[in-house]
Amino acid sequence: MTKKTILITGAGGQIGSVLTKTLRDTYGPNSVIATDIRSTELGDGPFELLDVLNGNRLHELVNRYRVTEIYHLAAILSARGEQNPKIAWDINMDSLFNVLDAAKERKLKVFFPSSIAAFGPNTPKVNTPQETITQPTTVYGISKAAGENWCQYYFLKYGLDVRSVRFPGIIGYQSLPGGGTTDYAVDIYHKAILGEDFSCFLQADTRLPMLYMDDAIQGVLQLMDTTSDKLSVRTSYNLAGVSFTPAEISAEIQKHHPDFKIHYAPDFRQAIADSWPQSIDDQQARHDWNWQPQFDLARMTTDMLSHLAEMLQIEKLKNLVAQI
Ligand code: VAH
Repeated sequence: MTKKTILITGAGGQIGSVLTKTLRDTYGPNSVIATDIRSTELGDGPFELLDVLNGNRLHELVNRYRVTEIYHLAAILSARGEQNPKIAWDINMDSLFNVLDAAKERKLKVFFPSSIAAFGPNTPKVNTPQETITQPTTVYGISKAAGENWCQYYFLKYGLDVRSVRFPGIIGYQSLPGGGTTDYAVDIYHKAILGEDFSCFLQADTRLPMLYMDDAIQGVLQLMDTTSDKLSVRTSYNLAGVSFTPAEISAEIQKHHPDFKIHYAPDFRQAIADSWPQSIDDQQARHDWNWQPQFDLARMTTDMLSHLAEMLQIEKLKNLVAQI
């Protein structure tokens, strides 16, 4: 049986860094080749510099390490993408073609993260169906909707085993997000732990689908481990975790930190959030590969705050020791 060797692009990112650690814990450090455009400390295991726009470099790494699977996490997210639309489109699409073509040549298995950003203002907002209107109004969303369809094309035309999920906003203590519209839901916990007020760039009643990192990572491993014949969706599976508003998450935080305060200063990201669904129907993923998220808002908040408090203590201890 061929040894599983996974190459991860964007391994230094919010999801990529946690996925790298989890896959290494699962399959062994040397089974996961972490790559990113800049050097990143990701613990034991091979790391290689890779600009995902450099197809030749990707082919070289796939050959050198005899890669059997590619997890393509590198992308420009929604808010940052709107600052440079053409650059975001080129990076998100050209990198995907590099991955799909490298995988097609060697019959590799591929994971492609799509997003609820693939939906737009015309999509039914509540309990958004698996099959529905995808007319996104952000470059990031357009690239994800296009990416899903290219994944299905490579599956239908070349038999490429490429699998995908539409991630909601991902929340975790292990890494910081960057350039997203849902990033407020991570930053808010950091501010609470530091005893600082939080200025939210979305309105209090902006309901968005979110997912705890532990559920997201477990879902990816489950999807990739499912036998191909069980998968009825080759664009991208809807995933749902928990939907909430900034008012609701701050009320949950105040159960632990009664003095925590939130202020609202909506910016350009409000229009992005308003174009997205409020809740997602993920029945197809539950049916096909037994998707079952475990974290609701209360459990997520308890877990986030306890881990962040622990990390803060360790940081304080490190600073104390450094002064000795
Ligand atoms: C973003 N975190 O905010 C990403 C995500 C659903 C949102 O795709 O752009």
